[in-house]
Amino acid sequence: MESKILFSAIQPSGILTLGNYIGAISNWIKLLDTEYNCIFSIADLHTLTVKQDPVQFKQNVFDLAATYLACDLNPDKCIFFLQSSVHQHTELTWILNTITYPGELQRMTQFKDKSKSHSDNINMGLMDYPVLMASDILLYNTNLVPVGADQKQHLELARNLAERFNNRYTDTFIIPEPYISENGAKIMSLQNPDKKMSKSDANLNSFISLNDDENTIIKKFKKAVTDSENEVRYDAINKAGISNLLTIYSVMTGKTIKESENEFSGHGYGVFKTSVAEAVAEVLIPLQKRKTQFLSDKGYIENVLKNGAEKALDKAEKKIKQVYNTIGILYQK
Ligand code: ATP
Ligand code: LTN
Repeated sequence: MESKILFSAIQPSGILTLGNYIGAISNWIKLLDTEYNCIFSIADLHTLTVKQDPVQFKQNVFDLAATYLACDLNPDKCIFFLQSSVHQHTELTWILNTITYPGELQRMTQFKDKSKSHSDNINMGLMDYPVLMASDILLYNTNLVPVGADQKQHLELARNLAERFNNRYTDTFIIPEPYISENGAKIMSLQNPDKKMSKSDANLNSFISLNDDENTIIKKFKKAVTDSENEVRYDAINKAGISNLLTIYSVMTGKTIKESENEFSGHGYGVFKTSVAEAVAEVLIPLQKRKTQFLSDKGYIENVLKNGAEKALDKAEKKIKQVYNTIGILYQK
């Protein structure tokens, strides 16, 4: 029996936040030693949908690769590679574009949000972003895609395009399943718990960066917006701030929400916030040390990416060949 494939990616659009870590990477780590063959990509072509400074962009790619390595997504256990190194991603995007309707892209929440936040640069790539993402996924016969809740709509499109293609031609693509963890799929801003924690938020106190030192982490959690009660209890609607902190604490310590609530029953918010900060620092500080070590050897990172790309290319080439044959393109490579 063929083994199952897991695929996911993150954009190198800046230093990752705790939201990226909890919503995406912590699940990747959990799924690494399961029955899935894991493929993780650095979605650099997606990042270009927003203006990038070329020098900073390259640095962000190294940083993200070092983050993957520091999280022990090591190349012996999974394939990891740079999206732009495998040209079949953009080739398949073109093919899928021919079965995608503009309306379904214009409806995407992320397209609408980013069109507002980058109103000076509403480009075709921003709109086509989900089709490139569908190509990333479908190119590898992916069964499972672990992502945060904000990517659910994009995944739905990938499933629809796979079905549409299969119906128009013949069964070619596997319909991928999302893996969106119940706990931590949407970590909220520390300053506005009704908004997603995002690395592009102008308010630096609203997110924990994976590069924040211990003092900064403590300071940011101390400033986190909560409510006027003093009871550590999960209630995402009426106590969004505290519930967000409970989620973070629970994921970082491996305790359930109930266990975490019990641990802080009778304690004030001050004690609770300090404990959340310490739990986060306990994971992030060692991770930063490992990341710095990897970053000191860029040659090693380049080598890992090159080897990963070779493995990915091999799989991608087989798939694009199958797609071209199905469509009736005279494939001459
Ligand atoms: P940007 O702010 O540049 O748009 P982002 O911070 O939303 O980026 P992405 O690179 O788009 O991050 O997302 C990488 C992964 O992290 C995705 O699986 C996404 O769902 C997940 N993710 C992002 N933010 C959060 C969050 N606040 N909570 C949980 N998961 C998140
Ligand atoms: N769009 C995703 C990143 C991404 C992705 C993918 C995730 C690009 N290609 C394929 C899963 C599968 C985001 O998180 N912003």
